[in-house]
Amino acid sequence: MLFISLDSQMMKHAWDGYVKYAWGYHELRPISRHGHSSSLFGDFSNTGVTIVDSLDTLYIMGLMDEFQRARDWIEHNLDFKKLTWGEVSVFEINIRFVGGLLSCFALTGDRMFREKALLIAERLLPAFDTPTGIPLGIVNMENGVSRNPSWASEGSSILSELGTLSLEFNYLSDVTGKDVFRQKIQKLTGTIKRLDRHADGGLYPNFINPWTGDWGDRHVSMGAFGDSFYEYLLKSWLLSGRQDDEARLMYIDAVEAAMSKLIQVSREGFTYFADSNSGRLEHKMQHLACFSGGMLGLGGFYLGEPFKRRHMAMGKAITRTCRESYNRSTSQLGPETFRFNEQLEAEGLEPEAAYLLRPEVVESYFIMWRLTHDPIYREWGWDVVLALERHCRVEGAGYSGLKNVNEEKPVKDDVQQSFFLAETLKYLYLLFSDDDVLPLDQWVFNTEAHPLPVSLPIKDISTPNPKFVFRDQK
Ligand code: DMJ
Repeated sequence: MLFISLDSQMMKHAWDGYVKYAWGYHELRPISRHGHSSSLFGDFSNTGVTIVDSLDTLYIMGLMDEFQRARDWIEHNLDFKKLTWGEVSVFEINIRFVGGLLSCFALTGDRMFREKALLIAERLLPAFDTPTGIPLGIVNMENGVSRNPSWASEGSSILSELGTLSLEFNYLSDVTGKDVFRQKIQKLTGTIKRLDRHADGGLYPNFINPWTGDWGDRHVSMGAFGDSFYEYLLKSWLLSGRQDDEARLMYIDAVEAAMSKLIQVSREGFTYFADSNSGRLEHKMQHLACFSGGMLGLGGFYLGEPFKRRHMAMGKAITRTCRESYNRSTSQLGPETFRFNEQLEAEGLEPEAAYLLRPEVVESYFIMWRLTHDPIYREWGWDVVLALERHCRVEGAGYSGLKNVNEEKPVKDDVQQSFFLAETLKYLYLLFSDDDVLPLDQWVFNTEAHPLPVSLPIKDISTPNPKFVFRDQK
């Protein structure tokens, strides 16, 4: 009980700071006490990213006054007459807005959320107008003009971005009857399946030319630019009630290649996913890649043998390594990137030592806890709660990221990322909740931790929790 109440108090503290100083803006600057904006979510800073990203967390934690206020803002402000978006990241708008709104629709049955999700998702569709069906990364929500960022390997699309649309788009088609979203995913999946991966030993490089389907730079990673591509293959299968066999086979194929070519064991016995650059291994792992502990566990659990034992063991080992990256830092919070070499074991030095309030490590604790009930995951999660309170909490105004986790008193970066409320605090809350709060056999978390309901009843589903039944969706 103590755990649960502290987690929701943390959410209230984070939320109250945003409401007081940054309402309607993208995110909160908790030290300077005003709004923070990022070009990922529109040229203008009034699209309320934190409101949309926080909604389902507020609801799940029972913070109903806060939820109602957020819901009303969405109803009255989140439209294209009132807000000017300009250019946005297709990936970010999908995982935070479309995913967040659909999750609220699934949890509450309130059709307003479905209408808003549809309105926004339709504005993303022009990005898919390429011969391959591979979407461009940036779309102008006002006029549909789309492009890729100039820095991405000769105008390539990014694997993690193009591979992180299927959960939201397929579910949106299910609940609206509009098949266009599913069709976009089918064309895109067909293209991905046909790509030749021989040169990379079955690995998926992170950059693809959307006009020709040719690979760009030969960079492979379980972290930035790769990460949620693997996650969505597994979760597409799970969300379909384990009916989508194409997704299951693609997941096994992709993750087995990554495990056989990228998994390394350090001097002191820590297991990690290295990056690969043109065939050369780079012995580092990003905080972003730490979701893979939970992913491997979840995949192993549901795939069964011959994968179960090996994937579960690997999931546990990766989660332990990510915990070590927290344990070895002075602040007990983990760095953006940690390395393995003669001097370093799961440690990150500047300029890679920031902590941005990211969720991936507690995400893996939550999933591994649900799958194993090993109390170590709750102990490790509690250590994170204490470290957040000690170093990231800003009195009167939310939480901040840190510039260097290796300092006794780390300097704050003055940003409360919206994913802290969407993911980090939600996963901590669920880590200390009973198993029947959003059971893993009934809900699939999108990559921004927005839960979507498994679409088909399956034989071995556990008893539904009346608090989180989804209703009236058609
Ligand atoms: C979130 O937006 C999502 O988890 C995404 O998949 C990766 N990056 C951030 C959190 O670190």
